[in-house]
Parts: sequence; structure tokens; C-alpha cells
Amino acid sequence: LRLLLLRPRRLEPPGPFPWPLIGNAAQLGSAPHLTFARLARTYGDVFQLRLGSRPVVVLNGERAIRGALVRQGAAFAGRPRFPSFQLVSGGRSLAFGGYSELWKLQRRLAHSTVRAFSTGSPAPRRLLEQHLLGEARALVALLVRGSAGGAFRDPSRSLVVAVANVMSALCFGRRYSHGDAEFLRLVGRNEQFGRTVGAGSLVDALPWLQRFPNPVRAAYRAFRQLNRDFYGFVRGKFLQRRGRLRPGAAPRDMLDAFISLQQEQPRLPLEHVPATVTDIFGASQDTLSTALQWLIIFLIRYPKVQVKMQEEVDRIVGRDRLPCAEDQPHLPYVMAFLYESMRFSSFVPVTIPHATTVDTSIMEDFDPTRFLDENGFINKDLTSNVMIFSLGKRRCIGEELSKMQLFLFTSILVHQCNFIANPNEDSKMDFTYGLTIKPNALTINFQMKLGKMPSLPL
Ligand code: HJJ
Repeated sequence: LRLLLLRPRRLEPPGPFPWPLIGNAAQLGSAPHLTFARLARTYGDVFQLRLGSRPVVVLNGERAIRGALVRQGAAFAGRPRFPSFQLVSGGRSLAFGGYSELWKLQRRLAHSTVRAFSTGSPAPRRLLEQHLLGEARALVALLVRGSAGGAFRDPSRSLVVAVANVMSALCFGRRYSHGDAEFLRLVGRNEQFGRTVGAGSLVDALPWLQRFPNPVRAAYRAFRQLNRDFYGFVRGKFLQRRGRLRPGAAPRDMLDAFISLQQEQPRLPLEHVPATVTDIFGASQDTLSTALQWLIIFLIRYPKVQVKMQEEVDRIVGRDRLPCAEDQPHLPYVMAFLYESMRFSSFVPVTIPHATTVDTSIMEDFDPTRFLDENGFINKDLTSNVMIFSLGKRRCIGEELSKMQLFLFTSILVHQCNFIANPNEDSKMDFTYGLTIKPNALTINFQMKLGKMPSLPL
């Protein structure tokens, strides 16, 4: 509210004082997402800091984030040109690449490939289920074997390999053994990846750290090697596959599907095929395995929830077969557990940094169209976020009455008058605090619009 009323237009967001050279880099600490939440309590949901010399605006909460990423989608769809982003997927990453016409094409083709193998037509969808069933069986056997004699084990590695195998089967048509050292080395460095490109990483903020030996430079070099390995792995599969693809044959995996899409849309350079599949494989195995690790933590920390889930699955599926995709609508408690786990862990606390593509502003605009949907009608999901009438047991009983009066007065006034500001008065909107915030007086010229005021319609 303070931001809205007092700040002159086009002022930059508030934020902590930036030090020379490093800016606020030293203040982020080991958990930048918690630091951001703390700073938001001081500076508001839109605040600014500097990482090195780079200005960074941090958006907190649904309103600020929707206002930027949804309502001004294209203006916020860029990525900063970080050196580390250029190392991912041969410099053609979908996730880390800038916003352009080519990027839009790459995203459209990637999306339709991924969709085909998850919710798309029955055949490729069944492929996911088959691969997953096989991996899940192998995973259960492995975890149970490792627990023989009451042993306690960290399952993380096995979860990563199981998920990476599902995605490897979907992308390339093959899996790897849980003991495959080369595959383990490839997918066993997820923490390294995330630490280097996670919000608040110093690798891109302080480029001069590349000039002398230090831990940040070491991390950068390890990150470069990791991405060479990932891209090399996928590119190798791509080179084997090319030329052996039978035209017209049904795609056996995502690599097949993406190669044929590229042939229909040669506007996408061929090198973008292995790059995009690297993104799909790299991103999915990292995020899905992290999710599984959290889910298992919640099962052991909340044993009553574990029992309730088991009761639901036993009741719906029984003990004579494994759960399958078609059971999903009948297992609401399992789905609720998944959503609650995502909410509770919020294990993607901060997005990959966005960059603005044009000069823009958020949260200071007076823009009624924010409450309209694409057809020009009032969007009730958005208007219900306006809480001026409060919520709960003591919410206002006069909401409908006041909205009707305000609607009628406003419509009649604008129907009849033009409202003209006094040019000798400051345009600043000052106020007096109270139970209701009163605007300080401004003088106004009310001009009758042309024509005679009609009589009552009643
Ligand atoms: C990877 C671990 C990788 C990629 C991508 C290309 C894009 C969670 C958020 C975003 C979506 C997930 C993405 C993760 C990056 C990894 C991940 C790894 C190589 C990659 C905010 O995914 O060890 O290697 O190459």
C-alpha cells in the first residue's frame, strides 16, 4: 500500500544497501531463499539488490510473481546472459537460453514431445508406464535387499538411478544397471549443478573470481565438465541415431520423436535436437529424484500419513496387482500427499533467474484490466484476492450492498461527467491514516458531458 500511494512513478524498488564490487553477494548466506523471505519482510514483496554490479529484483508472493510472469509474460521471459548458462546443453539450452522466435519454436517442439510421452496418445503414454513399472520393481527389490537384517541405508543414489533410468528409457530407449559406474558418475553430480546455477550463486555475479584459484572458480570448472559430460552423453546417442531413423516409422522414444519434429520444422537448427533432449533428460532426473527423496522423508517423519496412504492404495488397488495410471482419479489421498509435500518442502524455492526483455514496471501500476480475463470478463479468481472486506467469521456482511452502490454511483458519475484535476495541485496522493485511509483533499472540476441528463430508467 505504501509503495502504491507514496512512491512517485518509475522509482526503483527499495532494498538493502549494496557494497562496492560485491553488492549484496555477501549477505545471501547459505540459504538465499530464507534471506529473500527476511528481506521481503523489511522491504516488501518487490525489492532490489545487487549481485556484484548486476541489479536483481526479487519478487515474493503470488501477487508479485503473477503480475510479472503471467500478466507481463513476454516482458519477463528473458534470461540473464550469465556465462554459466552458456555452458549448459552446448549453449543451446531451452531452460537457460534467452527469449527469441527461435526459442519459442524450440519450446513448442519440446513441449509437444514431452506431452506425447506423458499425457498424449495411448501408445507413447503406455511406454512411460511400462518403463516406470520396471524401474519401480527393480528399485523396491534393491531397497529391500539393502535393508536386510534391519540395516538402515540412504536411498538417494538408488532413487536418482531409478528416475534417471525411466527418463533414459523414455529419451533413448535404454536403461543402465544400478552398478554402472559411468552412468552413476553422470547423474551423481546433481548437487554440483544446482549449486552453480541456483539463485545467489557467486559464479556469475563476481566474474573476476575466475582470475585466480579459489573455490568458486573450482566449482565453475567442475560445472563446465559436468555439462560437457551431459551434452556429450546425449549428443553421442543422437549421432548414433541419425540416419538410422526409418521415415514414417512410429517414434520409439523422445529422441526419435524430436528428430522427426525437427525434420518437419527445419527452422530449428539440428544441433538444437541433442541440446533440447539434454535439457529434458538432465532436468527431469534432477528434479524428480529430489522430489522422491522428499516424499520418502515425509513418509518416515509422518507415519500416520504413511498408514493412511497405504490404506487407500490397498482399498482401491488391492494386493493382487501394482497401481497404474488409471488408478490416479481414485487415489485422492495419494495425490493430496504429493501436493502437500511440494508445498511443505517447496524444494524449488527460487526460479532460474529471469531477465526483462523491455523496460517495465510492476505493482505500482493502476491497471483495472488486471482483473479481466482474455475475453474481457471479470476474473473471479483474481477479484477474490482483494480482501478489503476481510475473510472468515467476521467478514463484512455489507460486501454486496457496497459493491452495488459503488457500481451504480461510479457508472452514473462517469456517464454524466468529465473529471478534471486542478493543474496547480501536486499529483501526489497523500493520505491520513485511520480505520479507513482517507485521501487528503484535492480540488476537482466536474464537467457535465454533452446532452441532457436522462430521467430515471425506472
Ligand atoms: C540439468 C543436474 C544437468 C540440465 C539441463 C541441461 C532445468 C528446478 C528448476 C528448473 C528446472 C530443472 C532444470 C534443471 C537443470 C541438469 C541437472 C545435473 C545437466 C543439464 C528451477 O537440469 O547434474 O546436470 O543440462
